Amino acid sequence: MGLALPRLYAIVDPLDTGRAPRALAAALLAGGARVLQLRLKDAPARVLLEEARAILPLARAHGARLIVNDRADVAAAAGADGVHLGQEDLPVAAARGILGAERIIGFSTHSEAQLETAHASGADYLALGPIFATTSKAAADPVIGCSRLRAARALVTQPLVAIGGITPTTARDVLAAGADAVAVISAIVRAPDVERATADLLELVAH
Ligand code: 3NM
Repeated sequence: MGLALPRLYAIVDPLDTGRAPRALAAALLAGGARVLQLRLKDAPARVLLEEARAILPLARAHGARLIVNDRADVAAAAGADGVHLGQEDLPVAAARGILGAERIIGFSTHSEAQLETAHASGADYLALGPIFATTSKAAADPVIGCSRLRAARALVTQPLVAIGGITPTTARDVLAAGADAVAVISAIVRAPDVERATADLLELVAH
């Protein structure tokens, strides 16, 4: 059976806010997020593991999933629900060897060509971005936009997570263009009240 993802895919990345990852995760969960990705780009693997281990029981207490960005080894060591792989991380098959059949593997793509290739990768869900301009990712690829997203949706059968510059103003358009979920960092993490911003965005994207 295919993976069912909630419509909001919340990323635990403090950016430059100084917020602690655990506090951020707690606020996202309190606001209603039910899938979290832990993304600490500059953190050593040891720190990523410590944070994942600290956040996992919080996620479990809310019935939420925790996915670790980039590192299948860290995801496995933490007992997390899965890993999210970028184009330069381990190939999906290698990560599957580490994580087994039951854990979730997501895979980032940044163009129609990458998405088509990813279809047969064995990933449980695929991400496509950046949909809009973003400052949250170093060296982001060219913007895709909603009309290309709509066409790209038909290229794959896995759940498709749209990412990059998505805000409360655009989230519904992105879902209407065929994304199954919206992944968000700054629209929530930079909000003065993270819990409130999460709850508001969830309400906005509810069926
Ligand atoms: N990946 P925000 S864009 C982590 O294009 C990430 O694959 C992207 O953050 C991609 O919601 C991005 O603040 C940043 O724009 C998303």
